[in-house]
Amino acid sequence: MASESIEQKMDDLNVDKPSTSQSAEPTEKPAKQDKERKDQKKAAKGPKPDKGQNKQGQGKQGQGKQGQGKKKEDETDTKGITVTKAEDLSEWYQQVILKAEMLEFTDIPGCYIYLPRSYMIWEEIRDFFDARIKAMGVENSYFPLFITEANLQREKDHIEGFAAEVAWVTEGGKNKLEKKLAVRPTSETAMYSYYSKKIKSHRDLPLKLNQWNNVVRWEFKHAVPFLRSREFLWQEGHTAHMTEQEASKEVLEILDHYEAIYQDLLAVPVVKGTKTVNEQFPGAHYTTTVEGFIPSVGRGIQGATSHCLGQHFAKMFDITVEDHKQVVKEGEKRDKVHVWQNSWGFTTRSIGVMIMVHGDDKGLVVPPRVSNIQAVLVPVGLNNKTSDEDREHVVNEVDKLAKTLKAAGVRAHLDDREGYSAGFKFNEWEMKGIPLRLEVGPKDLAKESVLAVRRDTGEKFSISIAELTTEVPKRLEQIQKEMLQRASDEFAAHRVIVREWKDFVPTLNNKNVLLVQHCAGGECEDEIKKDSAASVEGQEVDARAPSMGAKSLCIPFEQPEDIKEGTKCINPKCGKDAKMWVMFGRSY
Ligand code: 86X
Repeated sequence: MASESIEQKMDDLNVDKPSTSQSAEPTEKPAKQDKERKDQKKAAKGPKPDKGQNKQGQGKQGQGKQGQGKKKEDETDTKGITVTKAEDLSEWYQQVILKAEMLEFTDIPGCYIYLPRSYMIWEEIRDFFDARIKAMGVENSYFPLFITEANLQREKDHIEGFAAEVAWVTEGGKNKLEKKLAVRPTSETAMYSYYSKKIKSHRDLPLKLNQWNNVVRWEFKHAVPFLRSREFLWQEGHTAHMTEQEASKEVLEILDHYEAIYQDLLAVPVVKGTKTVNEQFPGAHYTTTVEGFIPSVGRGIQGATSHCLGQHFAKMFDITVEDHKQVVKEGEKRDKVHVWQNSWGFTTRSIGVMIMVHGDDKGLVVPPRVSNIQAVLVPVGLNNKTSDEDREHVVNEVDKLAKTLKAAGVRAHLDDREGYSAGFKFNEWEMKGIPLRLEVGPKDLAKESVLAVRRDTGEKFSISIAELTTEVPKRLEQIQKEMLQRASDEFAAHRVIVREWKDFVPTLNNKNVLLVQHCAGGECEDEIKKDSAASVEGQEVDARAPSMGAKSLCIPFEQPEDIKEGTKCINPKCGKDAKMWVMFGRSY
């Protein structure tokens, strides 16, 4: 079971070439995979401008369609995203992340550089979540990157399915290690060995530790920047409690924070729910999840998970306390009880989901709350005929506006670079997804206003300079809200209630996830996955559409309606009574 679930996980992450990658064996030679990655990288890098030819050594992009011909930018420099999101999502994605300077490839397949533009988003997420968990009494800590084989094996029931993904260190300097060391794929075993030592009495509970760290899972399926990499950043929280109730309460509180990161920071809608037994972490008592959706491909994507581990690990790692509530006679010992544990994790994958959900044909669209620059000010209306004096005046005035905005708490940036046309700058900031552009020229200054342009909608409106410090924050909040609203509407429109099997695959093929009444059986789930993998007769599956089957994404907390007595499971081969609404879909 464990191995199957990792199989599924591995299968599901292919953004690029769903049909080919689906058939790729996990045993496939790394060399071939490496070559594939290199080819991908080359393909993605093709249109990247030649940095060497650029003043200031920055990759400058932009269509140059509005370029008024300050000729620092040359042909190679003025290429924007060369494919649309609709025509080739994979190519589009790679171009966007490279050209918007979010990420760079390295000489290690599946390992990427998170450049400042993406790392800043991670910092926003970290600060937001860190404050919330600290308020819950969680403390940060750091455990070693390496785990001994013996320790890792203590979890062997659960490790089995993951074993193929563990990276090992076998040498130190010139010497072979006596015992190889695993690079942590997750820290359960490292942390729970300590918990076993540390927790002696109910007074040591609850113990709530979190780590902000990196983990390595050496996958052989082709990697996708942010969404599935061999090394990634995350937080992993591990807590121990006296009672099940206390543990369960925390599981949901954490899930709410995860939902808030997605919805309130990244403007990405998610559905909260419980994983079915098939899809949960094998070591968990139950697993809760936030599930996202990538509209362009109609696939679900797991956003983060919060597990109640029950007493499973406590038994394996001998984490016990005395039952202090037990009444005993003098001299008699109280029973030992196992603690209740949770673990929860949120990863840099979320940044990829944000890019996929909000990006458009011009590039990235970053929600204001996580954008390092929220408003970019661009001096306009200056040309060869403009006197130095006038130019200086405009730039000085715009500089003042930028400072005023910063003082008001807006992350404003003045683009006063010389030698680049305004149009060129517009394109660059659009590519980078800056939420609001403020164009300021001599005419605007005369009218005591600026022209604002929204990145998400393209809407243009003027803002009077007197109202700048109130209007800009208001508009940023509006953008934030509307980005979430649009994405939520789209997700809702693609979360379709299906009551009969005959509609299952056709609805799936229309880029939807489905809400169906299901028996909650694991074998039935497997059957649905198999039977929804092929195309339906008469319904041509788009060449790019994945032929993979649908798996259960979650049992949404919010159930569409009560299940009427006698309702059968959606799977006609099953014949059992339906127990709950389950969200099914193709997924990453
Ligand atoms: C499961 C479970 C859990 C803490 C989380 O989901 C949140 C944060 N951990 C992680 N998991 C593994 O246990 C695992 C183990 C090995 Cl050895 C591996 F190579 C990969 C794994 N992937 C996931």
